[in-house]
Amino acid sequence: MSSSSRLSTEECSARKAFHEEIARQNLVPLWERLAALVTRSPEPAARPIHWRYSTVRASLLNAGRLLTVEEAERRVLILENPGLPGQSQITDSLFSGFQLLMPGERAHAHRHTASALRVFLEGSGAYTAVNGERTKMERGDFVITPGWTWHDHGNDGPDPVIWLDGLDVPIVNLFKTSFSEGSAAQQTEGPPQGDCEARYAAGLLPEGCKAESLSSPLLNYRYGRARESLAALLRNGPIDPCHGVKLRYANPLTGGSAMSTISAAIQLLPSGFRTAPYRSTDGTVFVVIEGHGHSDIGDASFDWAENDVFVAPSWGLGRHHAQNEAVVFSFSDRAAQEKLGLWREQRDT
Ligand code: 1HN
Repeated sequence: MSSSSRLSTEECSARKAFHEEIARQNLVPLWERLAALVTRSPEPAARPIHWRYSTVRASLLNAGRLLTVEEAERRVLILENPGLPGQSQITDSLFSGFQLLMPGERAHAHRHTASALRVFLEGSGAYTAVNGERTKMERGDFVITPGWTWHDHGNDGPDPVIWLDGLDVPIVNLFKTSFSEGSAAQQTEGPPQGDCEARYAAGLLPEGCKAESLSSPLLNYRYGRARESLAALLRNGPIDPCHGVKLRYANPLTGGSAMSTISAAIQLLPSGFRTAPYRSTDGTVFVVIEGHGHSDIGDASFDWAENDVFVAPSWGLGRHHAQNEAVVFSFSDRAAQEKLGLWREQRDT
């Protein structure tokens, strides 16, 4: 800047001519772009933001009155971060939305290269089928649909069912690797309901089994089991100052994340607990399963309650205060970042 202010008129016009000449060759000077390209620390476009379940739920039920699931294909309200308008993204790398199925409705089978997770929130009698295997979804269950697996959903219960979807669509689209295909119906053939839980959910593995894909063979991580572990670890300690009691969802064959791009975790914050400041490079979506409390994320503050969703963008400093005993599910692109050697965290800043 200071050098250009000392330029003579001739030098200025020579530089201007140079810019015009290289622009015609699709060339741009790095020295004008470097600071924006290589920031000193993450500069996410996503902003800290909070959705209250009670208001989203009312809109979702309105969508249920206004259009059928056949019309919608998936009746989902996208949680669009206001820092990323028009981009169908909740963070700089992830999609999320609330999905509704009315009693008796079916969402037809399809598959895509994007991986998906569901956190089941409300209703009974709902199932997801993944490559033909059905799993019944109950409140707080974490259900995975790994990339390129066929999946369909249904509600056989008497009430509307609602869950939260999380997908790595923005990552798949960054790499231009999106493929998808649909079929008209439900999947009818596959292992019996609950088969993968019998094989992989009990700390046992079928003799001779090997990890054959990048995703967990366990499709449903039950809330009941996770909740029991959280309660025992609260009694046994120690409690992490930044996270309370926090457990991550693991592929039982590898110990790695349940899916290759998305990590998920569940944490318990004891009643009255205030977490120490923490930040990490993975923009994170939090879903409140139990309790209510308050979070400060960057310069934003949220009062949250059951089923609310809030976002901590990459490197946003977060602190949480549980007003009663709270259980919070979270997911992020940490699994992808770790594989690429990019993930960082900072505790107690
Ligand atoms: C999808 O396939 C589902 O299968 C939900 O339930 C949300 C958002 C973007 C792209 C595909 C589903 C989705 C999605």
